[in-house]
Amino acid sequence: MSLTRSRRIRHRTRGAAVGAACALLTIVGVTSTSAAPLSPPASASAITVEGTEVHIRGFNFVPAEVKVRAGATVTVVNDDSAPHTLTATEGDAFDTGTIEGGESGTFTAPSKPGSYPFLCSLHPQMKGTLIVS
Ligand SMILES: [Cu+2]
Repeated sequence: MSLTRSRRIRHRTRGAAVGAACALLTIVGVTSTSAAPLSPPASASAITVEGTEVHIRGFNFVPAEVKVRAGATVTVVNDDSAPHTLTATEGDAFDTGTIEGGESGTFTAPSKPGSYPFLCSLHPQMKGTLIVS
């Protein structure tokens, strides 16, 4: 067996595809149940979920990274049987308060764009990030 065999030059096509993916990522669509001033684009990229709904499932925030518009109302659905919260890690930027198992709560995203880490105040190992644009 020769080790050099797998090191042959491979034909790669990159660059164009990467550029297109980056362009898609700059489009932020927020699907809101309340009044939306602009109609969001139908297509969305997969890396970060855009929307105004977060689930709590198996002691995890799903998705753990949530992208929203400033001031958006975000619904948090607790799919577990245990109570949870979604609470800003620093300060009092947002907090759902305790959401009982099987129920849902809401909070209002900060009006200032930025990245806001959050956790469950009952289970601090549960973490996520709210990205406000
Ligand atoms: Cu919890």
